[in-house]
Amino acid sequence: MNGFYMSQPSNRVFSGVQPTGNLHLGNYLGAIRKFVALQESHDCIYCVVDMHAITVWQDPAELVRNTREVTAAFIASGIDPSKHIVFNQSQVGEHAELAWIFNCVARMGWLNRMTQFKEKAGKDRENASVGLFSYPTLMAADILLYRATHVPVGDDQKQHLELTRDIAQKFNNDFSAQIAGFGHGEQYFPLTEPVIEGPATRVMSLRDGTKKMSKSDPSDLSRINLTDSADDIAKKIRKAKTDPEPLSDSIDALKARPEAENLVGIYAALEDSSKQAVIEQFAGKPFSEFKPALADLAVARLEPINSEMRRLMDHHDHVDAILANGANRAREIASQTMKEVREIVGFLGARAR
Ligand code: AQP
Repeated sequence: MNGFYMSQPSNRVFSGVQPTGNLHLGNYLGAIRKFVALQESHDCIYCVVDMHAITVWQDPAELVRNTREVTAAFIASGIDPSKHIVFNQSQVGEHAELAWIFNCVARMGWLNRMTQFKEKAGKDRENASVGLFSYPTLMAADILLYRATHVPVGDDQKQHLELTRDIAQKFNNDFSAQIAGFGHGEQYFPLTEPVIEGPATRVMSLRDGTKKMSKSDPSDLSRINLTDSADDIAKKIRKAKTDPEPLSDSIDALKARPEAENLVGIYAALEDSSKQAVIEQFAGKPFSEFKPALADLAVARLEPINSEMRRLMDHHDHVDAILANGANRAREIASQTMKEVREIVGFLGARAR
């Protein structure tokens, strides 16, 4: 088997965003903006995860549109598809193939503990798709297919990344004899590190500081969409729920005021500073002063992204070509991993394919 094994990359980033519409400030600050920053130091693979999207019903025509829109948001935010890989998941069939193998590695008990499934399935568990339940094994496959070492995500994905590590560990243990045959130590899949840092790892709803800003919130006032106009952004910030007190002078004092803490976190992330720096600037000031400053900052940061997204959406052949090219490059890595995985697992004919 020697010579067949693909060496483990030391700094490969993978992450994805679902094309489920209403891309919002939480997606931008919690994920996309970090994708952009990591391009300087890592080889990055950014994926529009359309196979994840269909774990809940998606109108097919909308899915196509939303896939282009997420791609446009990536590019408009500063991801460079000529240096890094940008593609949509369904163009690389190996994601589904590895997910099946991981379905056989992961345990029911592990998936039963996933809070995202419990939240999304709610009381109507019997009617949730099987895909929604096994979502985290597909996510593990997305990451480990490229043997990614780092995954930038929002705080809500932490548990899924722990599961990815558990799956990698169990695969490495279950097949240790075969993996050792490659002559490269015991670890085939890396234990991927989450990258969850900064002041906006969990951006909260503008209407309720205890709820995550979310694509599916029925109130459009709860979130700032990346497609919102400057006027809409200003209006939503003006209407954001707050309390009557002026801004606190310490981070500890903010903790009991979720709405205030959220707006301070958003300001800090948009300004690329810290909550502490924002507090020093605005301590004792009323929201009637803070909110217009936040609105100006948000518009200044988001307006250029918004207009470039619109331009790209008018040129969707260009967007589709970026995805096709990215998929070809992703497939080269993915097919190599799957060749090895098939052989490790004991699937006859693995080498011939
Ligand atoms: N509120 C948030 N704050 C910080 N990061 C967030 N992310 C999502 N919401 C926030 C991060 O964005 C990345 C892509 O998310 P996704 O498309 O996989 O899922 P989602 O936005 O959570 O959307 P859903 O699941 O379609 O719908 P909702 O929001 O209605 O539940 C991820 O890195 C995520 O952490």
